[in-house]
This record gives sequence, C-alpha cells and structure tokens, in this order.
Amino acid sequence: MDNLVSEIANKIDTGNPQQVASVPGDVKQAVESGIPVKEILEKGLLDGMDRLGQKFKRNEVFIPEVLFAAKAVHEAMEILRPLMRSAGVKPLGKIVLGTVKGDLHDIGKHLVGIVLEGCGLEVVDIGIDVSAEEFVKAAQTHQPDIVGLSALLTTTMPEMPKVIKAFGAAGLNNKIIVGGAPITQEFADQIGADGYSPNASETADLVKKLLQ
Ligand code: B1M
Repeated sequence: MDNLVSEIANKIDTGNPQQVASVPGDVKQAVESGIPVKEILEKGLLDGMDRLGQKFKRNEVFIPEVLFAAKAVHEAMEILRPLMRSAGVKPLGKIVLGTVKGDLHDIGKHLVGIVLEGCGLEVVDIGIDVSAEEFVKAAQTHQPDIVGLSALLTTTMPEMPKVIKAFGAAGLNNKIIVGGAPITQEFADQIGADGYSPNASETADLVKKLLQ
C-alpha cells in the first residue's frame, strides 16, 4: 500500500505527461485499497509536488512539467475533496487568492492554492487581473480568514499596497499575505502586509501560523 503512495509521489516528481496522467487513477485505487486520505495527500500528492518544485528551482524541469503535474494533482484533489468532507475534516480556515490588477500570471498562485487546499484550507481563487475593489468585494462575500495577493511583475507590485489600503478604507481586518517572484519580505513589511512567502510550501506554514 505504501508503495502505491510513493509511486504517486514519484510520478508527480517526474512532471512527465504520461506518468502524471495516471496519478488520478492511482489515487482512486489508493482510496479503494483503504489508504487514509491524509496519507495519500501528504505522502503522495504534496510530497511529489514539493520535490518537483525543488527541481524547478534548480532548473532541472521547466514550466510545462510543473503544469502537467499541477493539473494531475488538481484532478486527484477532485477525488479526495468529498472524502475529506465526509470524513468530517473541517477546513482549517478560508483563504481568498488572486493575482493583482494588470497581472495575468497564475501558475504560481494555482500551485499555492493546491498546496493550501491539500493542507486543509478552503481556497477561493478569484482569478487574475483582480482590482483592489474586487478583492474587497470578494472578502465581503466569502468572509475569509486570509486574503492572498500574487504578483509576478515589478509593474504590478504597486497594486498590493492599493489592496491593503482599500481593505482599511472598507473597515475590513482580514489578514493579507503577499507573494510572487519579485516580492520580498522587505517589500511586504514596507506595505504593511501580514505576511510574505517565497513559495507554495512556505505559504502553507505561514498561513497555519497566521490562523493560530
Ligand atoms: Co511572464 N514574465 N510576462 N508570462 N513569465 C515573467 C514573470 C518574467 C520574469 C520573464 C522575464 O522577463 N524573465 C517577466 C517579469 C519581469 C519583471 O517584471 N520583473 C515577465 C514579463 C515581462 C511578461 C510580459 C510583460 C511579457 C510581454 O508581454 N512583454 C507579459 C505580462 C502579461 C501580464 O501579466 N499583464 C507576460 C506574460 C506571460 C505569459 C502569459 C506568456 C505566461 C503566464 C501564463 C500564466 O501564468 N498562465 C508567462 C510566464 C509563464 C512567465 C514565466 C516564464 C514563468 C512564471 C511562472 O509561472 N513561474 C516568468 C519567468 C520565470 O519565472 N522564469 C515570466 C512558475 C511558478 C511556479 O513560479 O509564479 O514564481 P511563480 O510562483 C511561485 C512563487 O513566486 C510563489 O509560490 C509559487 C510556487 O512556488 N508565489 C506565491 C506566487 N504567488 C504567490 C502568492 C503567495 C505566496 C507565494 O501568497 C499569496
């Protein structure tokens, strides 16, 4: 049984389209063989994505591999999600995620969302090119604990403080976290964000800390 879970992680780790395509089927098989959902999630899907993310950082794999794997993990999550619910696994909290106005990059945000969902958070992804007003509206509608802003362009970084100001003006006190390749801890501190994280797995740690 353990072999099946490590096989899932190993296949994701390759990023190879043929290998990752069979991951949702393997996850279904793992569920049917009675392997706990948490184990499939943590030791299979998340371990595989984590390893692939490290390879991406070392330039050993590229965007297409990351996308193939993310798609497979997303499909596998469709199988696990209802089981997590029926097992009474309550969401740890809720996060609204979006890429700021003027910015169309969403691959990293998508990965962050998958990892957070895998950690038991309810994730509401409101997409790309999201204005400060739309973030405010989404926070009022979904009442999240945390709002996550992603930006990949230096030209869209200034949208982040605009969102933070708009939340203040609307009297909202949701925690706001920021991330994306050009963002730094220093920038996050400057604009008064509640947190910054450089990658998906550290975002999970940050969010758990903020929810405590
Ligand atoms: Co664009 N692009 N792009 N691009 N693109 C970059 C970002 C760039 C660095 C390329 C370069 O010049 N070397 C450059 C930005 C330069 C800068 O501003 N510093 C750039 C540019 C200039 C542009 C255009 C302006 C190009 C043009 O049209 N002239 C244009 C802008 C469009 C727009 O947004 N208005 C553009 C367009 C595009 C595509 C549409 C073609 C495509 C995006 C497709 C998509 O996202 N659906 C694209 C891509 C793919 C890239 C690169 C190649 C890859 C980005 C990516 O997905 N990385 C990128 C160069 C590069 O990074 N090598 C580049 C993989 C992803 C897993 O990593 O997004 O960093 P990343 O996410 C990480 C972390 O940053 C973090 O966790 C993620 C997972 O570990 N993270 C968060 C991200 N969000 C977070 C939020 C958090 C916490 C962590 O909390 C909420």
